[in-house]
Amino acid sequence: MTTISKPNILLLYTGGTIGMVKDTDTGALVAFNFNKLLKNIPELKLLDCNIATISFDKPIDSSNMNIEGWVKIAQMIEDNYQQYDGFVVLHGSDTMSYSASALSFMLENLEKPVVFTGSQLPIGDLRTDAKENLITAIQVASLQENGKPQVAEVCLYFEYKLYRGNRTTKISAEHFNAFTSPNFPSLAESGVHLKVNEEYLFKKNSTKQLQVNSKFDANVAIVKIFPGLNESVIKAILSIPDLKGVVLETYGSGNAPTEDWFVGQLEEAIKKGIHIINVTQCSGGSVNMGQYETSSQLKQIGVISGKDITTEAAITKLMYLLGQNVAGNVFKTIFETSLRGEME
Ligand code: ASN
Repeated sequence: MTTISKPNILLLYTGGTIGMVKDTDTGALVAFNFNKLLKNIPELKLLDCNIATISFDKPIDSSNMNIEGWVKIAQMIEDNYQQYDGFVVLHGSDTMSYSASALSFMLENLEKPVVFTGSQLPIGDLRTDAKENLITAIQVASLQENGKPQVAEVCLYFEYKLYRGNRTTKISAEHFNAFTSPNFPSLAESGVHLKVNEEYLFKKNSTKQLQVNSKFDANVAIVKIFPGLNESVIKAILSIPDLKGVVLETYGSGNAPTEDWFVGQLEEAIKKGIHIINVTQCSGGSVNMGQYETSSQLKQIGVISGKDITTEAAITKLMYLLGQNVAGNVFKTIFETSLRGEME
C-alpha cells in the first residue's frame, strides 16, 4: 500500500494587522511576535498538512513594505522551495496587492502556490476575520493533483475568494471583503466547498526551474491626472533626475488632455528614454489608445498601453523590467505582453 504524505506548508509572517496587538500606552495597533499568536488558533492542528513558520525578524505594518522586504520574502521562498509544497505569506492588507504583484514577477517559472493573506482585525480579536483567511489560505496552498500542487502562481486569499495576486486591488479599509480583482475572475471560492475555477489558473508553458529575479529600479513615479492639472507639475515630475518610467493614470479607456503642453511634455520625456505607461484610473476595464481622439496622440508619441493592468501591477512590472535592464527598443513590446497573467 502506498502512503500519501501530507503536504508541507511554510507560513511566512511579515506583519500586518493579522498579528498585531494594541499598544497599551497609545492604543495604536503594532506588529507582534506571531509565534505567540499562533497559539490562538488550535484549529491549525486539525489541518491535513504539516505547517512550519518563519518570520521577519521585525514584523512590519505593510505601509513600511519596500523592495528590500520583497527581496526578503523571495529569498525565504527560494531557500525553502524544495522542502515545501506551498507557501502562505501573512502580510498587511494595505500594500498586499503591490507585494503580490512584485512577487509574481520575481518568481519566474513558479510551480508551487504562494498565497498572500492577512486580515482586517487582529487574530486575537473576538470578531476576527483572520482565522478563516489563514485556514483557507493554508488549504489552498495544500491543494494537490496527481501529487503536484494544483495552484502554481502567486495569489491572494481574502474573505472567501482566491484571486490572482497581480490582478487585485484593495478596495476597503472597513469591510472584511477588502479586495477585488476587477478584470480577472476569482481562481477559487470558499463556501461549503472550496471550488477551484481550474480554467483560470495560471498555466506555466515551460519546464524551466524556478528563477528568482530580485532587481528592481525605483526611479519611477505614478501620476494621476485630473481636470486642472497644470503644466508646471508635469514638467517638474518629468524632469526628476534619473527618472526612467511613469505610470500615468488616465481617464476611462486611456484618455487624457489633448493640449499641446501636455502631449508635448510626454513626447519629450519619451524621446529622452522615459517609459510612460497608460493605465486607467477606472477600477475596471481596459486602456484602448486610439478609441477616442483624446488618446490617439498618446498612441502616436509611443506611450505604452497598460491595457487592463492594475496600477499596483503596472508600477511593480515597470520597476521589475527596468531592474532587468530590458533594452529601450523592446521595452514597450515586453511591457505590453502578459508575463504572469497580469494583463489581457
Ligand atoms: N495597516 C495594516 C497593514 O497593512 C492593515 C491591515 O493589515 N489590515 O499592515
